[in-house]
Amino acid sequence: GLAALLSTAAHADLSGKVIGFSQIGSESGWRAAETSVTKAEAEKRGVDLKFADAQQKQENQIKAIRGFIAQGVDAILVAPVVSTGWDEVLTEAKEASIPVVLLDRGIDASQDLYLTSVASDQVKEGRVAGEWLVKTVGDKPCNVVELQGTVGSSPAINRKQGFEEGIAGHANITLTRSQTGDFTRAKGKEVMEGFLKAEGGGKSICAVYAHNDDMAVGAIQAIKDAGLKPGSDILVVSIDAVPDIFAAMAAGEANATVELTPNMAGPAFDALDAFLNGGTVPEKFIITESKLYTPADNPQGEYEARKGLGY
Ligand code: GYE
Repeated sequence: GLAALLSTAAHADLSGKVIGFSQIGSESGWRAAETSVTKAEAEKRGVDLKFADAQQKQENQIKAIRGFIAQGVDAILVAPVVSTGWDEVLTEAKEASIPVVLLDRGIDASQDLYLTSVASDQVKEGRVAGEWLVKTVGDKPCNVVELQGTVGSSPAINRKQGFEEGIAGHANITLTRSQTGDFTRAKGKEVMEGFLKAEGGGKSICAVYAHNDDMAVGAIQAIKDAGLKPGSDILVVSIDAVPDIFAAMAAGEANATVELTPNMAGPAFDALDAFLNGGTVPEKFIITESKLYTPADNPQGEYEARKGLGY
């Protein structure tokens, strides 16, 4: 099960350390997996993890971080829901000499306010998705609709930018509609229904690009409900590589995804271990891999291999 995802390196010692984790919420399958993996990594290392679910609200994250500071934790992990508005609370953590590690999303703030950040290259993820589409459609005209992630979040901003870079210079590919689906299945479906209606039932849509797999899964349902075939009538490309997108691929209903590891905590705890126990300052940006998967990559096998990993 989950053990396959956990880091295997020998670790010095975080045992007995108290670490606060301000998590965004549970908007996606990927997020749920990140939460399970973080808890499992903490347990494996003897960390006393204080977990706080912010239900998508930055104000809840700020409250949780202030609570961790008041408790005098040894370190704080935070997955920042949006990229702005962190200066004040992170300055408070810094003044209390509590190291902060950012997980999976970036912020617009001075780099002095955090020890390190563990995340993917989100511009690259978008670019990989866009380049896949360029390669797949060739010279054919292709109108693309986009389901964006949470407004103001770094993955929504960067995945949009990266995709536009990926399709740049290919005049046959046009981004015709773009709206937020807030990284959820339900909103992905709802927004896709609107796109299909606005585009004559969907006949003029060639592809949907979703900033995460959950929104893609919602869009797939909307496409089927409209009487079209996802995966062939409308191509589906997204990001995360959660089990359900591989199930959709195996059924011929999804075409490509870019993998995001849910194990951000492993590298984060390694960095904290080195810092708290040895004074080693880690690199500011620890970047995870972004691998493309298509139906040629054994989707059924990928589905089965990932199912037990905390998703
Ligand atoms: O791709 C999405 C999630 O912050 C990079 O957040 C992460 C994104 C992930 O809800 O599924």
